[in-house]
Amino acid sequence: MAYRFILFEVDQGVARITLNRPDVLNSIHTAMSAEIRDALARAGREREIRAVLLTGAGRGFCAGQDLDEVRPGAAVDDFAAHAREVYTPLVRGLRTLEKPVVCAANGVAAGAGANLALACDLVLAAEEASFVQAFAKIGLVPDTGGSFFLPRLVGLARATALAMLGEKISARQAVEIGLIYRACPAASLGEEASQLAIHLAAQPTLGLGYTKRLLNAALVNDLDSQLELEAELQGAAGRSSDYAEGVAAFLAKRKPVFTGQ
Ligand code: T3D
Repeated sequence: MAYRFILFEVDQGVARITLNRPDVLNSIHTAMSAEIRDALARAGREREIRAVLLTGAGRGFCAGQDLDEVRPGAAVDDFAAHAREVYTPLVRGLRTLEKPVVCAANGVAAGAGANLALACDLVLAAEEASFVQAFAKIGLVPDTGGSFFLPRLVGLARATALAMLGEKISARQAVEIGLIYRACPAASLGEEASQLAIHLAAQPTLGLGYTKRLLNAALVNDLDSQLELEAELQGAAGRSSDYAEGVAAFLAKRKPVFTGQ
């Protein structure tokens, strides 16, 4: 698929996906969502890609749904169908991709844009960035997995306040309440996020993928089921080439060279 609304490049094992509609703060419409989905599927398929970096062009990360596309009287009038087509596959794509996904939130992340960030594995944000559950302000409900991830990340009390008040919080506040991983100066965000993604791309990809599967399951599993899944995936990880390389390198007191297999 040729991309018009995102940029896609692969370098040093990292697929960089840049939301690229800066004039409207990278708000998402149906065609852009299809492109992001395609890019995530490609990242899953291609063996040379071992990590993903998601960011936005211009001063915003993503302002959520393009409100022009869903304004009253516009072609999109069934929000349930629209959510299933546009947002559900993005969250599934991010969470089922068994490779690490770093989000570099370069600016405001609103509505579905905020929750798109939260569906990534490690969220870095520029200190100038902010997060806002904008849905309440326009009579909608948190989607794009927000109602699932928010209470699990920050607890029910804070999730309720964020979702019902729709207040913008800074990147620093987001770190303090456990919503995201780190905040850093805007000038160094690109470099820090790239270095993190490049580092992850050189790690044991299968093991990290299984780790992601475990963490996904831990959000819903009971302890016994989780212990069983840990055992099963440890079995699989123990058969990987990267495990053999990791142990050999440790014993030989040298740096491991992981292939992701
Ligand atoms: O069908 C379904 O499934 C519905 C699903 C909905 C999921 C959702 O995401 S609902 C939530 C949608 N998003 C919002 O409600 C956020 C709307 N935007 C804002 O509140 C503000 O723009 C921000 C807080 C994000 C940033 O404010 P600020 O002051 O930094 O920027 P701005 O001036 O408001 O925006 C800059 C431009 O982007 C402006 O265009 P202009 O005036 O320069 O021509 C603005 O209209 C445009 N823009 C911002 N957000 C959107 C947008 N255009 C379309 N859709 C947007 N979401």
